Amino acid sequence: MSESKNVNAFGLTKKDYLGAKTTLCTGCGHNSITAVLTNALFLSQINPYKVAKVSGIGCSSKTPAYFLNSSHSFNSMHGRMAPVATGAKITNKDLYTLGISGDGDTASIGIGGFIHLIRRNLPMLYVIENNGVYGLTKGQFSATADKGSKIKSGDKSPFETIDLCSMALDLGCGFVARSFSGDNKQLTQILLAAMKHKGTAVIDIISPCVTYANNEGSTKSFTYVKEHLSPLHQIGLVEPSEDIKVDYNEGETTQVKMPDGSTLTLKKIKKGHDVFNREETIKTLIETRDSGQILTGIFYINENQKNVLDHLNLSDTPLAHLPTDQMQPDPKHLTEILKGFK
Ligand SMILES: Cc1ncc(C[n+]2csc(CCOP(=O)(O)OP(=O)(O)O)c2C)c(N)n1
Ligand code: SF4
Ligand SMILES: [Mg+2]
Repeated sequence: MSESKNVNAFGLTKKDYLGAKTTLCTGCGHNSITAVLTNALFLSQINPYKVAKVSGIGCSSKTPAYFLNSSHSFNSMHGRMAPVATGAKITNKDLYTLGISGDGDTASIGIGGFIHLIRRNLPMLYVIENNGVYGLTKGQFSATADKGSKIKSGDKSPFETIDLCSMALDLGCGFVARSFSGDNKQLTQILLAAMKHKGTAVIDIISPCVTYANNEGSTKSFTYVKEHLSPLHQIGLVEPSEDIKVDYNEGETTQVKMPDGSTLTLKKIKKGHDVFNREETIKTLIETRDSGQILTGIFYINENQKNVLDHLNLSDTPLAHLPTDQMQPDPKHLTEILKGFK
């Protein structure tokens, strides 16, 4: 942050990161996420004019309208956030790509896109606002509903849950985390760290739907989540120019060097969790899930992976800014290329 805490490197204030007034239900977890995300984008010194917000369809997918008024934004189709984000990033790699999706949007109709986006390691922040229901269409169970969880109508979910963090880990995602919309402090730190990751960063945020799934028996209600939270560590992020002020010398800590030179410090609360060990992390996630606890924190980090842009060997100038004559072969080369197909 520059001279004044209220103004960032672009001379912008927090107000410049706001969006339209929310139209979601009062008390919806998604509104809390919007507030934390807005603050984290400001603190991260991300230029709002260089952000591409992409979403699908759902209450969660409406939220990009409620922050970063000046950014590029595409509210796409249900389950299509991932392919649209892929196209946007490849076309203009200079834009910071921020995807907002729901559990319905990602874990059902959009599951194929989710899988392939992670497999390609598209540099972006993928936020899932997870309430276990299709909020926008009046609260049917989604595929992330826990088996046995109840919705307001009294129905119990009979099926196994899809754990998007376990799935992301299995696919080799290099930044996987979970938080809770009501944990402002932890969510801020996770978002700040995720915004520095150079590949796909997936954050599954449990976000209660107060209208359709905040009842007794729902495992995504505010009360249940608060009572069953099991944080892995305390998180601190130190910018490259700052002295390390975070008091993390005592006890077991892990330090992670982020690509921009900042240091992420994770002070362990749960003994033995190794943020670099994918297999053990998957095992821990399954064990915690089976015990009915909700593990939160940064589960896994790998900063040594190539991302899709490295593989594509793109020009320094983003494709969107190249003139037409540089985007297509000249007639002589085109003839040679075509000869090769004969
Ligand atoms: C192709 C298509 N199928 C179904 C729908 C209906 N639909 C709209 S939103 C939605 C689910 C939204 O759930 P989720 O992504 O979890 O978002 P939430 O509202 O819970 O935040 C569905 C099924 C649609 N709009 N388009
Ligand atoms: S229906 Fe549920 S998810 Fe949608 S805005 Fe209301 S509380 Fe939020
Ligand atoms: Mg949902």
